[in-house]
Amino acid sequence: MKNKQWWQQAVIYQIYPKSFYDSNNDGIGDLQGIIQKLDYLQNLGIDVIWLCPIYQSPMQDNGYDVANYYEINEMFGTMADFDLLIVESKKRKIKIMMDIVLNHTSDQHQWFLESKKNKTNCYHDYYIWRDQRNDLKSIFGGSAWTFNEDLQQYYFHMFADQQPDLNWDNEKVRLEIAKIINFWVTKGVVGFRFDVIDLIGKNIDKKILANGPNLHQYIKELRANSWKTDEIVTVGECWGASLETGIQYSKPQAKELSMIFQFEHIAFNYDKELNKWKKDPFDLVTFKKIITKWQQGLQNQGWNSLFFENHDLPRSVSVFGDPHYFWSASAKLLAGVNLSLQGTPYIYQGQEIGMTNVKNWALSDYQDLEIHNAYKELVEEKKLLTASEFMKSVEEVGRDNARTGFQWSNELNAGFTTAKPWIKGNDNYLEINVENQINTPNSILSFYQKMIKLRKDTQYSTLFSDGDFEIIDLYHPQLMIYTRKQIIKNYYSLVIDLQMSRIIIQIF
Ligand code: TEU
Ligand code: CA
Repeated sequence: MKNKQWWQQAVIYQIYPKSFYDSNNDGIGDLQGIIQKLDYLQNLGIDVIWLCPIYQSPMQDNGYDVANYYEINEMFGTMADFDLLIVESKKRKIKIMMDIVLNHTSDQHQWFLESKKNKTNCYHDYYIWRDQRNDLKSIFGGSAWTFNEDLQQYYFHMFADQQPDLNWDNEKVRLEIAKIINFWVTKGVVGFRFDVIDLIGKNIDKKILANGPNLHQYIKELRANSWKTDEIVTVGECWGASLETGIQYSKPQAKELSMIFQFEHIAFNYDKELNKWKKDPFDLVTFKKIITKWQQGLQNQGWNSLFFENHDLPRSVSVFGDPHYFWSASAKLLAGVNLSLQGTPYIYQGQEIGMTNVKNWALSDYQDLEIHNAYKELVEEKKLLTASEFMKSVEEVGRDNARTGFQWSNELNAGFTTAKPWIKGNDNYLEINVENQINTPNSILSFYQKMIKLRKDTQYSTLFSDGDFEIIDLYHPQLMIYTRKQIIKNYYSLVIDLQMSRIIIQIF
């Protein structure tokens, strides 16, 4: 199969707007800030920006609690700023992909405010209400049900109680959502990242959450009613994906999504009970098996996404690398892997300069509600972890590791803002920043630039998109060696041999 969609040769860059660049000095990143940094992104060589949610929101979960899907959050700017971002990006051959949260809204969304007025309100059935609750738990801790005194009913929320789940079994909800997507397509957006999309087909009463009975049918229907074509790039966040469902979502004939984010290579050493808050030691052989399974399993079937970081994950150089002794080498190694496999690579802001996890923060320094809820549940209520065990774990896996201000320079607040930033910064910004790495031949940033260029260079681009993946010496406990090969006219045209951070391209 020839992989011919434009996004199969694209590199996507994820921006967390709140922490990228603050243009008006209120301590919060914004759309004008992104516009000011477009030249930097063009220079890096990326094709698409995935924008984390910028819709109107009370920001209980940093925008993953949407109060109005048609309006821009004031803290990020205006719709005019957004339109300008589209225009200015286009000038630099950069496309915009929106992050969209469809499993739930904010409890401040008009639909929910109506929904809780009374049981006969026409929006009541937009959400999931029950007279009795079952024992389902929220991902952010505690019960997944919150009682409403007025209605004497419980509403269901997979995440925080300020994030009520939409009732996808209501056709009106599904049509509203198609309308929202069409609105953004008309604005010139070329893609969507669908937040926790594998939860939308759930059956609450049977306690089926991810991969529910109606999931694929709802995705097909949504596509048919909104973006329709393969020209629009779509990626679904699917923590519960298996290789089989990965194929189901992304095979072109299914007319569902371009690709999904699967998390096996991230979560394989999470604890059964405590999940990410307690991890087994990293095992390279297991990691290699997972990468091989997805690389070979989706070959000629579906399409992979490639990532080691996002706004929910700790910094990859701190997880997989050695940020102390081998900071530069391990960050480059990760870049090499991220950008040489089959699939569409995603780079999370700051990954390209080797930003690391934060250190020695007090609980009160963390802003993420997941961290505070987990502390209450795991330390205070259930006593499954001591306070110091928990703090150590937060340092390793807390989401705020990814959310500190982008390190642009060695100026105040790493050049992210001149005001007090909304979240404490990482104190290693004097060493780790863009200014130190830009136009510096051996820097991590330059390595990313070179890898992106190589990958997109027309001479090699089909090797990267189509070439077979083969792992060598799978059971070697320390080395990860693999090749990408492509046969043209019965001879190997190219082989990439990735061994540690050396990338060798051989032409036969
Ligand atoms: O994440 C889904 C999700 O399950 C994460 O919360 C993840 O499991 C968690 O960080 C691991 O402990 C998406 C968004 O990416 C995330 O930012 C949102 O908070 C969440 O959905 C709710 O919308
Ligand atoms: Ca600002």
